[in-house]
Amino acid sequence: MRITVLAGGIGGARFTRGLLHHLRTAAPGSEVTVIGNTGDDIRLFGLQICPDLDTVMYSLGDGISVERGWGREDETFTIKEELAAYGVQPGWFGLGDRDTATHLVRSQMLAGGYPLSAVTSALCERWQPGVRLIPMSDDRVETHVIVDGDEPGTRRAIHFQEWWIKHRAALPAHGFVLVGVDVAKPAPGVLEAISDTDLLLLPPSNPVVSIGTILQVAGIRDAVLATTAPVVGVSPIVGGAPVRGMADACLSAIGVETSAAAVARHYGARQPTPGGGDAAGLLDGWLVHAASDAGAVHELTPLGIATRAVPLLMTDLDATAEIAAAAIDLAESVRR
Ligand code: FO1
Repeated sequence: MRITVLAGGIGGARFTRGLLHHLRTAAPGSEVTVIGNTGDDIRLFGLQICPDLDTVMYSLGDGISVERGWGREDETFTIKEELAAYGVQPGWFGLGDRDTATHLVRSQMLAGGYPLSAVTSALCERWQPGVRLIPMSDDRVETHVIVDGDEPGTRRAIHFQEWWIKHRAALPAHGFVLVGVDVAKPAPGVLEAISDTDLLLLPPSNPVVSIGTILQVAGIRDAVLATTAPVVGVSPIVGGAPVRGMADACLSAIGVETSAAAVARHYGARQPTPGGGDAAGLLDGWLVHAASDAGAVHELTPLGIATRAVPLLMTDLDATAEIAAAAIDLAESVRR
């Protein structure tokens, strides 16, 4: 079975680990492609840093710091401390020493003219993630956040990482600007991975700044709308809140309620029922958390989104594998 996943960082990576665990017994020989968000990328200290690509690569390659969810296990921060001793800004970014080697290899290869997709597959030679990891684009796309300016009534843009790390997404966001997305093209293999697949999964990544960003790269949303594969998503919102991270701050910035049903409506029904809404959306199926969001089943099914309520907390590998199994089962029930 060929499966393609549009993934951001921690949630997408953790889900994909469970998916691979499930496939090892349920469908050995399956091929999984992960299209990774690069809107979180940041250039710091002369290094090109790709948080979401690295989180997927480290998570699937067993190099991730489990307690942080990002960066390397057994990490030290000597370089960060030394930079701080020089008074180098910014000081808020958690640059790990082991992680820095990844950024050095990436930055060196980019400087040598390799596209990000080639760099990513080169890095994956070491980590063997068990998936084909492709950045959404080889072109630079950076998410910036519109927040209040210093003067009343003014606004300014700050890099997503500053908003996320330094401000913990606590600064009210008036919107997001994807710098470079207007000229960015899908990386080689991205559109094919969406059209030539048996199943397209939207894991519980941030629907705005991760999956939403991927969908804004030219041609990707259209490819999702056109694919013959069923498209099934997993709600990142459980009981009215994100399980992890700050997707609620992102959803409110774009005027979407923080609920499992609202995110599904935001993605839209691929085959809306006559009364179920306007423009075709992305979803054939949607999983919501049984203990808290079963009501969404009755709300979404009439809209044309086949919805099932199952336990969605990725507490361990087996629990996550169960979620992946439920997504695959739901996809089979909606396959056209
Ligand atoms: N997240 C934090 O909350 N604090 C950090 O200092 C931090 C550093 C960091 C370094 C490398 C990396 O790949 C990820 C890092 N993250 C950090 C996570 C990152 O901000 C987010 O995971 C994504 O950008 C959003 O999914």
